[in-house]
Amino acid sequence: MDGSQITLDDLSNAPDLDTLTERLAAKGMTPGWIPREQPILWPEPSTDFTPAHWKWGECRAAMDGAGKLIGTDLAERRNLILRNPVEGNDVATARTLVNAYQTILPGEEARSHRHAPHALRVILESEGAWSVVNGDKHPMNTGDIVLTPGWCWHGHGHDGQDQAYWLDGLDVPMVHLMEPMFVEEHPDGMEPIEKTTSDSPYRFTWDMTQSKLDKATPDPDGFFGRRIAYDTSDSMPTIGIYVQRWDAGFQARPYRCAANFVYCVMQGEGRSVIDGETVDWSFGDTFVVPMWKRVEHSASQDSVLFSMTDEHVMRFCKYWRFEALD
Ligand code: GTQ
Ligand code: FE2
Repeated sequence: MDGSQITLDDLSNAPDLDTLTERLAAKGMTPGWIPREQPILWPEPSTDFTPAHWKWGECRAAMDGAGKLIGTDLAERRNLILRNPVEGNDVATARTLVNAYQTILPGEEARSHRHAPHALRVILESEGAWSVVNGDKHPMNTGDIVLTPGWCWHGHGHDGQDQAYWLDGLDVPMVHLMEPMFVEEHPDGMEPIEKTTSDSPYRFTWDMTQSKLDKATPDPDGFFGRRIAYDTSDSMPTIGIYVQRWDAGFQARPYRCAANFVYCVMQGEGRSVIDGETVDWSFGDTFVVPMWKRVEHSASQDSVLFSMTDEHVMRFCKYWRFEALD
Protein backbone atom coordinates (compact mmCIF):
# COMPACT_ATOMS: atom_id res chain seq x y z
CA MET A 1 0.00 0.00 0.00
CA ASP A 2 1.23 3.50 -0.81
CA GLY A 3 1.32 5.41 2.46
CA SER A 4 0.84 8.79 0.78
CA GLN A 5 -2.64 7.75 -0.38
CA ILE A 6 -3.83 7.10 3.17
CA THR A 7 -6.09 9.77 4.57
CA LEU A 8 -6.65 10.82 8.17
CA ASP A 9 -10.09 9.25 7.89
CA ASP A 10 -8.51 5.93 6.78
CA LEU A 11 -6.56 6.01 10.03
CA SER A 12 -9.19 7.25 12.43
CA ASN A 13 -12.04 5.15 11.03
CA ALA A 14 -10.53 1.85 9.91
CA PRO A 15 -13.27 -0.84 9.79
CA ASP A 16 -11.23 -3.42 11.73
CA LEU A 17 -7.89 -3.97 13.43
CA ASP A 18 -6.32 -5.86 10.49
CA THR A 19 -7.10 -3.00 8.14
CA LEU A 20 -5.75 -0.46 10.63
CA THR A 21 -2.59 -2.56 10.99
CA GLU A 22 -2.16 -2.63 7.20
CA ARG A 23 -2.59 1.12 6.94
CA LEU A 24 -0.21 1.71 9.85
CA ALA A 25 2.40 -0.49 8.15
CA ALA A 26 2.25 1.78 5.11
CA LYS A 27 2.94 4.71 7.46
CA GLY A 28 5.97 3.02 9.04
CA MET A 29 4.29 1.95 12.26
CA THR A 30 3.53 -1.41 13.84
CA PRO A 31 1.11 -1.83 16.71
CA GLY A 32 2.88 -2.91 19.87
CA TRP A 33 0.23 -5.57 20.55
CA ILE A 34 0.75 -7.77 17.48
CA PRO A 35 2.86 -10.94 17.77
CA ARG A 36 6.44 -10.50 16.56
CA GLU A 37 9.19 -12.82 15.41
CA GLN A 38 11.33 -11.28 18.17
CA PRO A 39 9.44 -9.98 21.19
CA ILE A 40 10.37 -6.50 22.34
CA LEU A 41 10.90 -7.50 25.96
CA TRP A 42 11.83 -10.79 27.57
CA PRO A 43 12.23 -11.94 31.13
CA GLU A 44 16.03 -12.26 31.29
CA PRO A 45 19.08 -12.10 29.01
CA SER A 46 19.10 -14.87 26.39
CA THR A 47 22.04 -14.34 24.07
CA ASP A 48 22.88 -16.40 20.98
CA PHE A 49 26.57 -15.91 21.69
CA THR A 50 28.21 -19.15 22.72
CA PRO A 51 30.96 -19.99 25.21
CA ALA A 52 33.48 -20.28 22.36
CA HIS A 53 37.07 -21.45 22.92
CA TRP A 54 40.16 -20.98 20.72
CA LYS A 55 43.21 -23.11 21.43
CA TRP A 56 46.63 -21.54 21.36
CA GLY A 57 48.33 -24.46 19.60
CA GLU A 58 46.05 -24.17 16.57
CA CYS A 59 46.03 -20.38 16.49
CA ARG A 60 49.81 -20.16 16.77
CA ALA A 61 50.22 -22.73 14.00
CA ALA A 62 47.83 -20.74 11.81
CA MET A 63 49.82 -17.57 12.50
CA ASP A 64 53.01 -19.37 11.53
CA GLY A 65 51.24 -20.39 8.33
CA ALA A 66 50.13 -16.82 7.67
CA GLY A 67 53.65 -15.59 8.42
CA LYS A 68 54.93 -17.68 5.51
CA LEU A 69 52.22 -16.59 3.11
CA ILE A 70 51.57 -12.89 3.63
CA GLY A 71 53.60 -9.91 4.80
CA THR A 72 52.56 -6.77 6.64
CA ASP A 73 53.11 -4.88 3.39
CA LEU A 74 49.94 -6.53 2.05
CA ALA A 75 48.11 -7.44 5.24
CA GLU A 76 48.09 -4.17 7.10
CA ARG A 77 47.63 -6.36 10.18
CA ARG A 78 48.44 -10.07 10.12
CA ASN A 79 45.57 -11.00 12.42
CA LEU A 80 43.07 -13.81 12.83
CA ILE A 81 39.66 -12.65 14.00
CA LEU A 82 37.99 -14.89 16.59
CA ARG A 83 34.47 -15.09 15.26
CA ASN A 84 31.82 -16.31 17.66
CA PRO A 85 29.81 -18.95 15.71
CA VAL A 86 26.52 -17.06 15.83
CA GLU A 87 24.41 -16.97 12.69
CA GLY A 88 25.03 -13.80 10.73
CA ASN A 89 28.07 -12.84 12.84
CA ASP A 90 31.23 -12.11 10.93
CA VAL A 91 33.32 -10.25 13.50
CA ALA A 92 32.26 -10.29 17.12
CA THR A 93 33.93 -12.60 19.64
CA ALA A 94 31.44 -11.56 22.29
CA ARG A 95 28.46 -9.26 21.71
CA THR A 96 30.38 -6.01 22.24
CA LEU A 97 33.98 -7.18 21.82
CA VAL A 98 36.21 -8.59 19.13
CA ASN A 99 39.47 -10.43 19.63
CA ALA A 100 42.13 -11.45 17.17
CA TYR A 101 45.49 -13.12 17.41
CA GLN A 102 48.14 -11.07 15.66
CA THR A 103 51.70 -11.89 14.69
CA ILE A 104 54.66 -9.98 13.35
CA LEU A 105 58.01 -11.20 12.06
CA PRO A 106 61.40 -9.82 13.10
CA GLY A 107 62.15 -6.68 11.12
CA GLU A 108 58.59 -6.19 9.90
CA GLU A 109 56.51 -3.07 10.34
CA ALA A 110 52.73 -2.86 10.40
CA ARG A 111 51.98 0.70 9.33
CA SER A 112 50.17 3.22 11.51
CA HIS A 113 46.51 4.06 11.45
CA ARG A 114 43.90 5.31 13.89
CA HIS A 115 40.29 4.44 14.42
CA ALA A 116 37.33 5.12 16.66
CA PRO A 117 37.35 1.67 18.32
CA HIS A 118 39.50 1.28 21.39
CA ALA A 119 42.08 -1.49 21.29
CA LEU A 120 44.38 -3.39 23.59
CA ARG A 121 46.94 -6.16 23.23
CA VAL A 122 47.91 -9.00 25.53
CA ILE A 123 51.41 -10.10 24.62
CA LEU A 124 51.73 -13.88 24.52
CA GLU A 125 55.18 -14.42 23.01
CA SER A 126 57.47 -11.54 22.24
CA GLU A 127 60.92 -10.28 22.92
CA GLY A 128 61.49 -7.03 21.07
CA ALA A 129 58.18 -6.29 19.37
CA TRP A 130 56.64 -2.88 19.95
CA SER A 131 53.64 -0.68 19.34
CA VAL A 132 54.10 2.98 18.62
CA VAL A 133 51.16 4.87 20.16
CA ASN A 134 50.91 8.55 19.20
CA GLY A 135 54.66 8.64 18.52
CA ASP A 136 55.69 6.84 21.72
CA LYS A 137 57.31 3.46 21.19
CA HIS A 138 55.84 0.99 23.67
CA PRO A 139 57.82 -2.24 24.11
CA MET A 140 55.61 -5.33 23.88
CA ASN A 141 57.23 -8.20 25.73
CA THR A 142 55.65 -11.43 26.92
CA GLY A 143 53.05 -10.76 29.60
CA ASP A 144 52.64 -7.04 28.86
CA ILE A 145 49.25 -5.43 28.25
CA VAL A 146 49.36 -2.43 25.90
CA LEU A 147 46.47 -0.03 25.23
CA THR A 148 45.78 1.93 22.07
CA PRO A 149 42.75 4.07 22.96
CA GLY A 150 40.42 5.25 20.21
CA TRP A 151 41.83 7.76 17.72
CA CYS A 152 45.43 7.27 18.89
CA TRP A 153 47.80 6.63 15.99
CA HIS A 154 49.33 3.18 16.30
CA GLY A 155 51.61 0.90 14.34
CA HIS A 156 53.61 -2.19 15.22
CA GLY A 157 57.18 -3.31 14.64
CA HIS A 158 59.67 -5.91 15.77
CA ASP A 159 63.36 -5.43 16.66
CA GLY A 160 63.81 -8.94 18.13
CA GLN A 161 64.87 -12.30 16.73
CA ASP A 162 61.79 -14.51 16.98
CA GLN A 163 58.28 -14.21 15.58
CA ALA A 164 56.03 -12.35 18.06
CA TYR A 165 52.40 -13.17 18.91
CA TRP A 166 49.72 -11.40 20.85
CA LEU A 167 45.96 -11.17 21.34
CA ASP A 168 44.15 -8.02 20.23
CA GLY A 169 40.93 -6.90 21.88
CA LEU A 170 38.71 -4.11 20.54
CA ASP A 171 35.18 -2.76 21.05
CA VAL A 172 34.44 -2.89 17.31
CA PRO A 173 31.01 -4.60 17.65
CA MET A 174 29.90 -1.82 19.95
CA VAL A 175 31.09 0.80 17.47
CA HIS A 176 29.24 -1.10 14.74
CA LEU A 177 26.06 -0.96 16.81
CA MET A 178 26.37 2.71 17.75
CA GLU A 179 27.85 3.67 14.36
CA PRO A 180 30.50 6.29 15.25
CA MET A 181 33.09 4.47 13.09
CA PHE A 182 36.05 6.44 11.74
CA VAL A 183 39.36 5.12 10.46
CA GLU A 184 42.34 6.87 8.91
CA GLU A 185 45.65 5.71 7.47
CA HIS A 186 48.74 7.56 8.67
CA PRO A 187 50.07 9.74 5.82
CA ASP A 188 53.66 8.52 6.42
CA GLY A 189 52.87 4.80 6.56
CA MET A 190 54.63 4.10 9.85
CA GLU A 191 54.24 7.18 12.04
CA PRO A 192 57.44 8.94 13.16
CA ILE A 193 58.76 7.58 16.45
CA GLU A 194 59.52 10.44 18.83
CA LYS A 195 60.67 8.47 21.87
CA THR A 196 60.65 5.12 23.59
CA THR A 197 58.38 5.34 26.57
CA SER A 198 59.54 4.02 29.93
CA ASP A 199 56.48 4.87 31.95
CA SER A 200 53.27 5.06 29.95
CA PRO A 201 49.65 4.94 31.12
CA TYR A 202 49.12 2.68 28.12
CA ARG A 203 51.51 -0.09 29.13
CA PHE A 204 51.06 -2.55 31.99
CA THR A 205 54.11 -4.78 32.18
CA TRP A 206 54.10 -8.38 33.37
CA ASP A 207 56.13 -7.24 36.41
CA MET A 208 53.56 -4.56 37.26
CA THR A 209 50.77 -7.10 37.01
CA GLN A 210 52.66 -9.56 39.20
CA SER A 211 53.42 -7.04 41.93
CA LYS A 212 49.80 -5.88 41.96
CA LEU A 213 48.65 -9.49 42.17
CA ASP A 214 51.13 -10.15 45.00
CA LYS A 215 49.33 -7.49 47.04
CA ALA A 216 45.81 -8.53 46.08
CA THR A 217 43.64 -10.75 48.26
CA PRO A 218 40.97 -13.09 46.93
CA ASP A 219 37.46 -11.63 46.99
CA PRO A 220 35.77 -12.58 50.27
CA ASP A 221 32.79 -14.18 48.50
CA GLY A 222 34.93 -16.53 46.41
CA PHE A 223 33.66 -15.67 42.93
CA PHE A 224 36.77 -14.11 41.40
CA GLY A 225 39.70 -15.29 43.47
CA ARG A 226 42.77 -13.08 43.56
CA ARG A 227 41.97 -10.44 40.94
CA ILE A 228 43.20 -6.97 40.02
CA ALA A 229 41.62 -4.35 37.79
CA TYR A 230 43.39 -1.94 35.47
CA ASP A 231 41.56 1.36 35.36
CA THR A 232 40.59 2.16 31.78
CA SER A 233 37.82 4.62 32.65
CA ASP A 234 39.67 7.59 31.14
CA SER A 235 41.41 5.91 28.23
CA MET A 236 38.88 3.35 26.98
CA PRO A 237 35.77 3.14 29.14
CA THR A 238 34.10 0.48 26.97
CA ILE A 239 36.72 -2.17 27.78
CA GLY A 240 37.35 -3.14 31.37
CA ILE A 241 40.44 -5.18 32.25
CA TYR A 242 40.89 -7.69 35.05
CA VAL A 243 43.81 -10.02 35.66
CA GLN A 244 43.25 -12.95 37.97
CA ARG A 245 45.77 -15.25 39.62
CA TRP A 246 44.31 -18.59 40.58
CA ASP A 247 46.52 -21.05 42.44
CA ALA A 248 46.42 -24.77 41.66
CA GLY A 249 43.29 -26.18 43.28
CA PHE A 250 41.36 -22.90 43.13
CA GLN A 251 37.64 -23.46 42.76
CA ALA A 252 35.42 -20.43 42.22
CA ARG A 253 31.80 -20.16 43.26
CA PRO A 254 29.46 -20.24 40.26
CA TYR A 255 27.65 -17.07 39.23
CA ARG A 256 26.18 -15.24 36.29
CA CYS A 257 26.28 -11.55 35.55
CA ALA A 258 24.90 -9.06 33.05
CA ALA A 259 28.17 -8.50 31.20
CA ASN A 260 30.29 -10.21 28.56
CA PHE A 261 33.79 -11.49 29.27
CA VAL A 262 36.66 -12.70 27.10
CA TYR A 263 39.48 -14.50 28.91
CA CYS A 264 43.02 -15.12 27.72
CA VAL A 265 45.28 -17.51 29.60
CA MET A 266 48.64 -15.93 30.44
CA GLN A 267 49.86 -18.84 32.56
CA GLY A 268 48.73 -22.22 33.85
CA GLU A 269 45.86 -24.60 33.23
CA GLY A 270 42.33 -25.05 34.39
CA ARG A 271 38.70 -25.62 33.58
CA SER A 272 35.78 -23.27 33.22
CA VAL A 273 32.28 -24.67 32.87
CA ILE A 274 30.19 -22.12 31.02
CA ASP A 275 26.48 -22.74 30.54
CA GLY A 276 27.20 -26.48 30.85
CA GLU A 277 30.06 -26.43 28.33
CA THR A 278 33.44 -27.46 29.64
CA VAL A 279 36.40 -25.37 28.53
CA ASP A 280 39.74 -26.92 29.45
CA TRP A 281 42.12 -24.04 29.03
CA SER A 282 45.87 -23.62 29.01
CA PHE A 283 48.45 -21.03 28.03
CA GLY A 284 47.48 -18.71 25.18
CA ASP A 285 43.87 -19.91 24.87
CA THR A 286 41.00 -17.48 24.53
CA PHE A 287 37.45 -18.22 25.68
CA VAL A 288 34.19 -16.33 26.01
CA VAL A 289 31.72 -16.12 28.86
CA PRO A 290 28.65 -14.51 27.28
CA MET A 291 26.06 -12.41 29.05
CA TRP A 292 24.18 -14.10 31.90
CA LYS A 293 25.71 -17.53 31.31
CA ARG A 294 26.51 -19.51 34.44
CA VAL A 295 30.27 -19.79 34.89
CA GLU A 296 32.29 -21.91 37.27
CA HIS A 297 36.06 -21.43 37.07
CA SER A 298 38.74 -23.70 38.48
CA ALA A 299 42.49 -23.95 38.16
CA SER A 300 44.50 -27.18 38.14
CA GLN A 301 47.84 -25.35 37.97
CA ASP A 302 49.00 -21.95 39.24
CA SER A 303 47.36 -19.73 36.64
CA VAL A 304 47.13 -16.13 35.50
CA LEU A 305 44.22 -15.08 33.30
CA PHE A 306 43.67 -11.81 31.53
CA SER A 307 40.06 -10.83 30.98
CA MET A 308 38.30 -7.98 29.22
CA THR A 309 34.69 -7.04 29.69
CA ASP A 310 31.88 -4.61 28.94
CA GLU A 311 30.93 -4.70 32.64
CA HIS A 312 31.67 -0.99 33.05
CA VAL A 313 29.38 -0.06 30.19
CA MET A 314 26.66 -2.17 31.78
CA ARG A 315 27.23 -0.47 35.11
CA PHE A 316 27.22 3.00 33.52
CA CYS A 317 23.90 2.18 31.84
CA LYS A 318 22.61 0.75 35.11
CA TYR A 319 21.98 -2.62 33.46
CA TRP A 320 24.45 -4.44 35.67
CA ARG A 321 23.26 -7.47 37.63
CA PHE A 322 25.05 -10.25 39.43
CA GLU A 323 23.69 -13.48 40.82
CA ALA A 324 25.36 -16.21 42.88
CA LEU A 325 24.41 -19.67 41.63
CA ASP A 326 25.28 -22.11 44.39
O1 GTQ B 1 46.61 -3.82 15.48
O2 GTQ B 1 45.74 -1.97 14.84
O3 GTQ B 1 43.12 -7.22 15.41
O4 GTQ B 1 43.26 -1.99 13.95
C1 GTQ B 1 42.03 -5.36 14.46
C2 GTQ B 1 42.09 -4.03 14.08
C3 GTQ B 1 44.29 -5.21 15.22
C4 GTQ B 1 45.64 -3.16 15.08
C5 GTQ B 1 43.14 -5.94 15.03
C6 GTQ B 1 43.24 -3.29 14.29
C7 GTQ B 1 44.36 -3.89 14.86
FE1 FE2 C 1 44.35 -0.57 14.80
